[in-house]
Amino acid sequence: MAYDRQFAQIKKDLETCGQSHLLRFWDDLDATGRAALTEQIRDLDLGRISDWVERLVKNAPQAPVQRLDFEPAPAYEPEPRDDTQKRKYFEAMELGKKLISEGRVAGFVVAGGQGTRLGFEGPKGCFEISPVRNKPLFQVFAETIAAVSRRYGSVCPWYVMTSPLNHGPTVEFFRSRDFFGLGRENVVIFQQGTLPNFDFEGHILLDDKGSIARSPDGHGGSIKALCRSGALDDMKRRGVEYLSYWQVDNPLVNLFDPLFIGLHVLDGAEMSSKAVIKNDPEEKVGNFCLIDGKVTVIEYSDLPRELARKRNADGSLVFHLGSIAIHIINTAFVERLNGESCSLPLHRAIKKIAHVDAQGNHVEPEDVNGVKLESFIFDAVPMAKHSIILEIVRAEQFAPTKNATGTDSAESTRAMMVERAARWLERAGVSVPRRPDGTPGCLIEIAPGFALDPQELASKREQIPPIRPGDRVYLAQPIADCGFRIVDYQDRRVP
Ligand code: UD2
Repeated sequence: MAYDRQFAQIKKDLETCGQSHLLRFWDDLDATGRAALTEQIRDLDLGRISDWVERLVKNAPQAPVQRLDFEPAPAYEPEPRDDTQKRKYFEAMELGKKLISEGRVAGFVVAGGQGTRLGFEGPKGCFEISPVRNKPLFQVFAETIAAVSRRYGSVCPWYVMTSPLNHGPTVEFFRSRDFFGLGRENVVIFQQGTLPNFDFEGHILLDDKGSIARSPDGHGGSIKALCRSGALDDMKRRGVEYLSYWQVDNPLVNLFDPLFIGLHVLDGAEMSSKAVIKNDPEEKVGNFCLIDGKVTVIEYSDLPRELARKRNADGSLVFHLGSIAIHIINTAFVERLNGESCSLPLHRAIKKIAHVDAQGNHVEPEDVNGVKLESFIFDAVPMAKHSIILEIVRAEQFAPTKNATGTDSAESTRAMMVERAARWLERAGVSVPRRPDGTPGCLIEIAPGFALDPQELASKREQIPPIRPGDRVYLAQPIADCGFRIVDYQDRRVP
């Protein structure tokens, strides 16, 4: 009886928002199927559906960026400009080191995406990227975290956000490698939420008779997921106050950058970002702008072309700072956004969406047939009371693997990893063979456990063998010296 009342209520709620077709196959479902569908419908934010349909599904927003009266955002440069700034960078560096050593900073990677463009089956973090040992992205990060923890004598916990698309395989990957020796308790893997998929008329699609077609709610979903999953409570228990946020596709990322953390804290910021100078006006990165005095990121696809191409008198781009999705986020800010029920805006993406039609037939569309909605983490930046930007040198910290070939591909990422290693070695006085075009004539990989930066590499100068053309060089700390159980997990998989 109670169940009938519940069903009647759900039916009524669905009718109110024009989605009663979701119960079209109710009579075909058994008790388990009905319960599962009921649960999924309850999970939908029914109160908001009609608004989304009108604003984002049936009608594409005319111009995502409504106003044009914004300016480029200011940033700290990679090197201090004068003596005053030199002192500030030094103070920031010391503060950052102290915060890391006190365990107040945690790593946070968003890894819930599908990696469709790369054409890799499975979680993108499992993609083998390192140039000599073919270490997967997750392993590169794990070894970096181990090396940072060793350097600062603290435990740096690592939070990994997955989605229903890849949660199981991600957990299995970490488990089968014994969490890379970081300790199961120090790697927290949790799932982001989902949002329903719509057809162009605004009907939520079913991907089976008793199952709603849904997609991950975007990396912006991390704000809610951190709270809902209990990750935020875990951070509180550990005394973590700052999240070092990065994307799963960038193996060059400087995971725990004391300068960035220190500048963020000294300036009293709630969420801060790293930036690179854009390669070209329409490079596929967000643009840092100042709107009503607030740092705001406008995605490349939303920045009007004339603004993207606008140049200063010296020829440089006016909007020259690109967002590379590396942030410091205060846990208190995440808590505040959740407490105030702040929702990040939703963005629409037109996609091919597999579904069942009104007759119950499975359809794999050949052309786009609907809309997926997602939120972006960088939309939280203007919600911060204060936010800083640190410009970094691209070649040192940003080499994303997004595409199967060409720009931002595995090939370009590996080339940048080798080039950075060669530069660090040359700076340490090691001669690196180079081809006539200047690229390294050998493959080099520096394990994070061997050196996290050029200074550490230089301190190990005498351990580095001569490098000859065509060599494959892998510099790693002998496992016994490491203080951690594992440096290179490649050959030591847990059964
Ligand atoms: C992102 C930024 C772009 C620039 C670039 C740098 C957006 C919209 N654009 O572009 O401005 O900073 O990165 O590389 O973000 N992810 C999830 N859950 C999701 C969707 C994505 O965890 O629901 C993760 C995904 O696993 C990856 C990251 O977010 O680690 C970025 O996703 P992407 O590859 O789709 O972003 P992209 O290349 O469009």
